[in-house]
Amino acid sequence: MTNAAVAPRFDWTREEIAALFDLPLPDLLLRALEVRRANWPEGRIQKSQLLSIKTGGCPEDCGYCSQSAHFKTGLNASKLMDVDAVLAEARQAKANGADRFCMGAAWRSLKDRDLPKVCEMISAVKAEGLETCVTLGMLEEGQAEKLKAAGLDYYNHNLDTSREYYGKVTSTRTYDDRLETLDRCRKAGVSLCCGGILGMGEQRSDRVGLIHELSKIKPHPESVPINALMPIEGTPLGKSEPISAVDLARAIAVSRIVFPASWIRLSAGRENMTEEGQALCLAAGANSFFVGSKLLTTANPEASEDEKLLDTLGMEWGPRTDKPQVSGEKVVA
Ligand code: SAM
Ligand code: DTB
Ligand code: SF4
Repeated sequence: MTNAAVAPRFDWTREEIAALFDLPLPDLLLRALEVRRANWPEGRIQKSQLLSIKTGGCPEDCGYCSQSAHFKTGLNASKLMDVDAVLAEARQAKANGADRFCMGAAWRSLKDRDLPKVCEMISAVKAEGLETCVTLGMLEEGQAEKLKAAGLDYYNHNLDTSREYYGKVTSTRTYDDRLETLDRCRKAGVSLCCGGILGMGEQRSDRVGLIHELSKIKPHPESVPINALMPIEGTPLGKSEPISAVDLARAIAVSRIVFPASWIRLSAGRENMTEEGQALCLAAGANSFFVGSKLLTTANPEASEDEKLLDTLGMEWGPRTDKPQVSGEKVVA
């Protein structure tokens, strides 16, 4: 086994990615482990924490989402939170050991009238020494620059699934709309957090398609969240067959290989997984979790359960303190 860092590639074919998915699980896990050891020698698990700063009443019709106004999910909509209340939550997240604080709003797109308040939130959270992330829907020209100037590190905007399956999940926007916002963030110098959801009735070929689309973004998204669908009653996807831990681990291992320099976050869905299932996903190369007992609107494991999990596995929390050996684009000497 070599310890040389693996450089990201932007010329993956769908066939190559499908071939990784088709490997026997132990062989796939070994390949992912080689990449993890070479590129992330410390092997720590990064903690991100979420807060819904504006909940529900969203005009989009994403078939998985508790916050869409199109479906009766029993969720109470609320208006944009006050900066002080957000800051209090961020301080709590920092006290819990989170490195990154991610603020989510149930918007189709960011309105200019809300920008000043969101920028205030970003600056306040950044001043606490946390990495900042927001997910606010689509961005117009010029907005990403303002978020960046306020101290934004990451913008979360997921492709969710393959281009072919996307229309089965959401009809109120297109795949290219998503890519346009991602491009605007990149041009403004904001790092990308971009991944998808598994367990929405998609085929393995859609998982291949999602990873292939992400692999063409240059440099790769710095964070790739892999969500297992949290089934929400009242939504079109609320009764989907859950993805197995093995299939989730397989997708994570392929992501670790294809995105060697990116954080791979085992995101939504941990609440419904066993310790063993999460262990498999960590063995497959996931190196980040959402922590805290709530995601945006759904449950997540308690801190005590997460402490026990990492303790059992003999793994450690933390941001990386070693110098990254590879950047999104090239191997650094
Ligand atoms: N409205 C913004 C948007 O869609 O980009 C930001 C908030 S949205 C809730 C953020 C992401 O959460 C979605 O892109 C989706 O990938 C994920 N998500 C939402 N509901 C989910 C669910 N029930 N299970 C798993 N992931 C979910
Ligand atoms: C991401 O990929 N997953 C997070 C974050 N980015 C914004 C959101 C998960 C939401 C899960 C369902 C809920 O709590 O409403
Ligand atoms: Fe709205 Fe985002 Fe939920 Fe879609 S995922 S309905 S855009 S909050």
